[in-house]
Amino acid sequence: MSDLILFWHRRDLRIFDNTGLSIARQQSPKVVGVFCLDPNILEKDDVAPARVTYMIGCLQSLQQQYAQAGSELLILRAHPTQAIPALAAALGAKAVFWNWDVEPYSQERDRLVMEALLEKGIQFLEKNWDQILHAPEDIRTGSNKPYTVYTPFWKNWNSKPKPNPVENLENAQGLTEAEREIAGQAGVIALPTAKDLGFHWDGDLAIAPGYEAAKERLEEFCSRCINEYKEQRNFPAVDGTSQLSAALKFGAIGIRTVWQATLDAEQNSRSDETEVSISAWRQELAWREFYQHAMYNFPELAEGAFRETFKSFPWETNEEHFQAWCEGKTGYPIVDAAMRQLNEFGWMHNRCRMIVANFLTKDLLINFQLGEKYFMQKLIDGDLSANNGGWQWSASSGMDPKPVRIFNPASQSQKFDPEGEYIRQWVPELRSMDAEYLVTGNITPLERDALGYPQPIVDHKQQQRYFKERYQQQKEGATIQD
Ligand code: FAD
Ligand code: FO1
Repeated sequence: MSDLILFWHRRDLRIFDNTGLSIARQQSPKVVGVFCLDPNILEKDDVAPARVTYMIGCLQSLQQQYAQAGSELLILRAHPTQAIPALAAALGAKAVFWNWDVEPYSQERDRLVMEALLEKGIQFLEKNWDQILHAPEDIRTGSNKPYTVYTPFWKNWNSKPKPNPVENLENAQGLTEAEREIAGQAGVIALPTAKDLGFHWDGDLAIAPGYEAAKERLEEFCSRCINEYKEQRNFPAVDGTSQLSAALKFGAIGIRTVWQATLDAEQNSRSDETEVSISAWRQELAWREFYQHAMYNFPELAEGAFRETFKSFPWETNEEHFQAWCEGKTGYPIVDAAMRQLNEFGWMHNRCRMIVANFLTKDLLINFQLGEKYFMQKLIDGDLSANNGGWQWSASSGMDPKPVRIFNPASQSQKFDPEGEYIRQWVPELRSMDAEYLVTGNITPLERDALGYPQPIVDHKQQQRYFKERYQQQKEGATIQD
């Protein structure tokens, strides 16, 4: 057995501020990275071309990072439960380390890999967290239960001291020529492109991949936007949020580094207002962790509604309505603008994610799971925990205590896109319209026809009534109260 430690990357695609990798480097200078292109993930029908393209870009950047640190990143394209232990055994590695994840699939995959490594007498790291600031075990209620409500979670989470960034990988050693040949025999390949894997994303990515780009975006956000975040974050026409979600999903940047940036911003802040804004951004980071902890503690969330009332909700099955929603052709300008942003850009502003999710579930009465899947098929930052959390919140089927939340698309546009700038950007056929008509959606049938813009597919007021009636009936019929 050699001194080699293989470090298995999954959603921590960087050598900087990576907890598991830093522990590996403390134990041996010979640390080599490995990423396994996993058919169980890539062959599912909810993977977005934009996301895989982003991931491959991060892997290219990771290869360069390893080269600069004196080592290398190996690529496999196989089932990791078989290929990771086999590669480690072929190379005589003393250990395989990786960072833990919250998703149900990762739990099962990692358990099988651990079993295989145990059998081969190869060491591994027990449950090491990297992608979250606090382990789920550390944020519990007074009666030692997982939180199901965000506000008390936030208070507890925010009161805990946060870990500092850990040491970067430096002065490492890679494989010898002979070992590289063995790696080749064990299935190591050159990094394919997203297209090679069957994912086509033409045009520029909404968000540049890799550590350098994420670090730049973080710095830019902290110097330009964080102080006004509380005011600006709700306006989809404004570039007022960090757009770090894809980097955080794939770990292109470490969460401790991100937190550190908020401390630096706080030190430079000169008013109570900016401090409130920094805290507002931290609350979003806490939402991210809230949903990850929730997924870890309640994996059944991934399968469907959390609340009893919604487990057998009589959703509509209207394929035409669903298609119109997907394509941004509902006749509701703000909804259509948002869905077109998603389709063309691979990213959507948070305010708009809430608007379109509310529209699908409360106006079209379509099961949130269809929208959840469609988002995963399109989003560059698609993440099981955050996406499921957002959808269950919008559908009112999740852990959120407010039973029914209904958005009026017109009031949402009036409040958050008052000049119709966002709508004009994404719905070109409406560009010539005055803001007043754009935001209220008060466009006559004749005008709609003339502009080639669809008639509204449903009536908001009527649908809102239907939804409430169904909800009431369902609630009365539910055997277990929410
Ligand atoms: P910022 O406002 O700059 O926030 C900073 C970071 O905090 C984000 O990068 C993200 O990591 C995290 N964050 C912010 N808001 C939330 C939130 N509500 N829930 C969880 N984390 C949050 N986010 C995803 O990362 N992936 C998803 O698949 C996803 N799907 C969503 C689906 C719906 C229906 C809804 C309502 C929200 C969803 N979100 C998802 C949350 C949120 O919309 C995005 O994280 C945010 O828009 C990303 O933009 P940003 O990086 O500029 O965020
Ligand atoms: N992780 C991998 O280890 N291999 C992959 O091929 C892979 C593809 C992938 C595609 C889309 C996406 O959103 C995530 C992807 N990931 C991949 C990361 C994945 O989130 C983690 O592996 C989780 O631990 C799976 O539960």
